[in-house]
Amino acid sequence: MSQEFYTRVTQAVINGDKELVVSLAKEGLETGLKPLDIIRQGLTPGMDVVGDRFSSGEYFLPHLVMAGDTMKSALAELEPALKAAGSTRESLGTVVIGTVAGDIHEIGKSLVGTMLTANGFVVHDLGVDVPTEKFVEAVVDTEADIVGMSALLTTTMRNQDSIIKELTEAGLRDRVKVLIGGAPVTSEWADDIGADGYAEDAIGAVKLARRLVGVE
Ligand code: HCB
Repeated sequence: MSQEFYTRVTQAVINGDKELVVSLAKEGLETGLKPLDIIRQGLTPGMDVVGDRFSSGEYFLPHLVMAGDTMKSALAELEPALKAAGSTRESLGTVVIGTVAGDIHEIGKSLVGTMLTANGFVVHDLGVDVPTEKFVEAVVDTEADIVGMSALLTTTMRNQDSIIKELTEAGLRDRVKVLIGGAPVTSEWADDIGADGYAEDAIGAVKLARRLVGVE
């Protein structure tokens, strides 16, 4: 399928056209495209354009909302194929994942959760705007091997640091690995706060999670 197809998907996200994006997602799958390629080459670039136009003042909050809803509809269409494409059925470990306190961005976190599930992890998704103590409680309750924290705002990134500090205070840091991500997050930030790793996208998160549980 040509670049023109991905450009149409990108444009549908920018326009907030849910109906079109869902029918394009279906069309892409029917013609044999990989769901991840549709996400990476079609949907995500659309979100980046909307984000950039929002930063420059060209777009406003309703545009962000519409783009988010549009991407969610497309992901719902792609999810069964994403899960079916998972590489293993054995359980590799337990992951607790959520978006940190003060932050309601859910799409990236949910996509990472879906991909981890598809690749053999048992995932407990705590949702968005998750208080620090809830991450800690969930690590205890689920005996998690990995805690994944998403933060999309420069103002909420620091809550990833708070969670690590709370895990350390609760004596849990040695038994749980910390995997962080989100648009403003970097590997330098991961080093600064003592996380075990940073993943730029859902594929990176799966690779890193496998490494953290000693599979690779
Ligand atoms: Co939002 N927003 N937003 N937003 N938003 C961003 C994030 C900005 C960068 C846009 C911009 O200005 N360029 C910006 C943040 C600037 C900053 O802090 N540096 C921003 C802002 C400012 C805001 C508000 C403050 C706007 C306002 O109210 N004035 C507000 C904050 C609300 C809050 O959280 N308290 C806000 C609100 C919204 C919504 C709700 C309207 C909507 C989210 C809808 C939803 O999630 N249901 C939204 C959206 C859609 C965006 C953009 C356009 C897209 C985010 C997205 O879903 N990307 C975003 C711009 C952008 O990121 N390009 C913009 C697609 C997913 C797949 O990518 O990066 O989330 P991802 O996840 C990746 C990756 O990071 C990694 O893997 C994922 C999958 O590949 N990853 C992990 C993520 N989490 C991980 C965890 C791990 O453990 C490992 C890897």
